Amino acid sequence: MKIVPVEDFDLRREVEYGTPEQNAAAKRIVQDVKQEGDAALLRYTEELDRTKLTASGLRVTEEELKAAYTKVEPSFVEAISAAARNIRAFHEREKRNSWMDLQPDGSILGQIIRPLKRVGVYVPGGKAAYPSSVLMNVIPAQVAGVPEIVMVTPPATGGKEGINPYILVAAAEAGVHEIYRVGGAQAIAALAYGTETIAPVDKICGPGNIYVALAKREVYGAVDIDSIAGPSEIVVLADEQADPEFVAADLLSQAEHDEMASAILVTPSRQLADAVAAEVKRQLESLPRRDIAAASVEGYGAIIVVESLKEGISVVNRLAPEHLELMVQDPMAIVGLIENAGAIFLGAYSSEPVGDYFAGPNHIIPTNGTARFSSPVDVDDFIKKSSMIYYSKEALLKNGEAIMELARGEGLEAHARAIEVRLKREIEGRD
Ligand code: HSO
Ligand code: ZN
Repeated sequence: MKIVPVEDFDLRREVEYGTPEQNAAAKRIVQDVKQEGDAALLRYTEELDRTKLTASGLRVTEEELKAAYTKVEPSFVEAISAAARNIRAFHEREKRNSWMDLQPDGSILGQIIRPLKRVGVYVPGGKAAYPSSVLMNVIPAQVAGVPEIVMVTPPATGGKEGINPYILVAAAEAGVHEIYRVGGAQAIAALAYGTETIAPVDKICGPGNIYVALAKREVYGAVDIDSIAGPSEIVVLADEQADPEFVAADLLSQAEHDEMASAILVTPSRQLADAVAAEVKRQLESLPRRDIAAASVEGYGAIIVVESLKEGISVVNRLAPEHLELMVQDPMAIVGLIENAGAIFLGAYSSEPVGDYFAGPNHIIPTNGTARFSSPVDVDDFIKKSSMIYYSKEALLKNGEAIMELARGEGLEAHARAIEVRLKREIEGRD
């Protein structure tokens, strides 16, 4: 792992918008599914996912869900249901209530909170097919009260067996039973516009490949989408007493996600920096995904040696990492100084995978420096609000002149008169 000077380092990268060919392909697929429905959906599934289906075979049956349980270890089922309980309990704390304020003049102002009606969760195949991410998308939507949650996933992620059974078990444990075996841009279009078999949704979330990302951008506006995630990142801020074996293990846990993932150590201790560099090298050797992890460490990893912990904190705030581990003597003493970080892990035993899988907070967290202005996925992502305004006659009489003033100031006479007719009627004594 290279030791780099502070000023040379930034986590932010150019966001990938795909090649013109990829853009054109995603657009065409979306248009075709929008116009032709199931016919195009089935055609693209055969062409791109090499799976020949009929419309009636799109939906995963209850028998298949049951069969998936026989293909995974009982200990996996136990672990994922324990994780689901923790995630649900954490997200319950995020719920907000509708509210109303009754004013002395009898007017009432408020916000009505409602869940979205129907949400679509995309679950990718390939190296990022994570059952844990199924929970992280589905549970906040359920806690928000979304009555219909539907999942789509490519048809042959589990090889000849069909869909990856771990994904199906995660869905069933979370309580999702409407699942379709479609992926790619065609699945996004089906969710956005609906087909004969798949009813359209209000919001699409979940990660996917470049075609999925481009298709999501294409349908945005017709439906809501989640933010499009960049490669995962971790920054470990550690002092001289941190254990180099722990630090290296945590850096590698992020690096193994993706060749583009970024694992960074920030420390005032040159000794720790050297020890972690040696440990990373040693631990890499025995990792099953060492090719991915090594490419990530080579390409995007760094060790930054700073003058002091204080300087380390300001580097962290500038980087605004997705995950931050504070492996320092007294993490509670500095946590309040961290202004920009998606998730903060405190102390030697709060390794990132604790949060990735189990503790309860969401693991879908802003990347690429966007923790400066955005937050992890939560219940708020699955609600909408309606403002509520009730003005009593007294309230209008009291404030009508000011409203007319503002309307006339904008040259909008009809606005002013909508108020004036009411005030006049009052003055003329008619009711
Ligand atoms: N660290 C990933 C989440 C994840 N880790 C899923 C394991 N599975 C991005 O936050
Ligand atoms: Zn992870």
